[in-house]
Amino acid sequence: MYYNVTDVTVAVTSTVDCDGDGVTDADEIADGTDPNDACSYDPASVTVAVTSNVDCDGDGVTDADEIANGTDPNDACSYNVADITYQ
Ligand SMILES: [Ca+2]
Ligand SMILES: [Ca+2]
Ligand SMILES: [Ca+2]
Repeated sequence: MYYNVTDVTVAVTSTVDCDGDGVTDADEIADGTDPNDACSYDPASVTVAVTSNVDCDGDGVTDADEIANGTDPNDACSYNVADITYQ
């Protein structure tokens, strides 16, 4: 059997989340977001615990808290005032 190695593709099946944004690397690649950037992800694809402490939109609420509360981590106008941890 002969085949061209340049045609071989593999699916990313690991469930690691290298940047801690709560989206597995496999899902980030499928979504076209950056698996090494905790601010690049689709909130709808969050399936594991958010372990990063980033506040990507700068509204003072960490992305982890925004995901937990259902506010938009990419919209600085969407947050719960009571959850502000940064000044
Ligand atoms: Ca990411
Ligand atoms: Ca935020
Ligand atoms: Ca927000």
